[in-house]
Amino acid sequence: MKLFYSPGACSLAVHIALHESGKSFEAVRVNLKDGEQFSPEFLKVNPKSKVPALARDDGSILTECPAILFWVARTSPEAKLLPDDADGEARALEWMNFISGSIHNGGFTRILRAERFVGAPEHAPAASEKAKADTIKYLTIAEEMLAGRDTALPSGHSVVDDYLFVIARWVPRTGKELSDFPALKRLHDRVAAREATKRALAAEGLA
Ligand SMILES: N[C@@H](CCC(=O)N[C@@H](CS)C(=O)NCC(=O)O)C(=O)O
Repeated sequence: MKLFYSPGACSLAVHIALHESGKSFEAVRVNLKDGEQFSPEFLKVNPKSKVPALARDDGSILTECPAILFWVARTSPEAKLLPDDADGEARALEWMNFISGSIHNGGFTRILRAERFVGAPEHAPAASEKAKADTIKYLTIAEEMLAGRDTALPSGHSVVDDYLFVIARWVPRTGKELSDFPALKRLHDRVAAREATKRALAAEGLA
């Protein structure tokens, strides 16, 4: 199995979850800064030009963070990376959809890649500033959803926490500090202390 990743990108969540699961895999770096995601070779892996992508042992490729995290958790039940009752599973999907759709793509992506969302390049700086305000709003909602816990789900650690850990690392891009979101910071510090997280960070050169 091969994980296509970029250091510190959302693919880090999958990288951590794969280590948590105990599955064997190879991590393949994609150089986003140099535009490798648009190369003909990578387009064959993921026509969406995004990491993460997971090339599985049967030859099929799975994309989209929430889907990959869900698959990793469900195919490694012994690692207990997701609750197995319907309500717990629904809450996990609720979190992951909010992280992917709003916090990440509706927030941080608009901050970092504002030029993709405007008609004229000169509008990009203002669009990026507006995106910072929106992202802070989404992070405030996430902080409220945590309700003081250091886990996304009341049942305990899950792949959702690996996803939130990556988001927590990005908070300074909004102009805020992680300490402005105390529950998210505690979640970050707890996930950072896990062996799987240390291994993924080291493999990505981020330790
Ligand atoms: N909806 C996708 C988004 C993935 C995504 O935006 N990945 C970023 C890195 S965090 C990426 O590959 N960006 C490259 C680009 O947009 O050119 C998911 O949830 O997996």
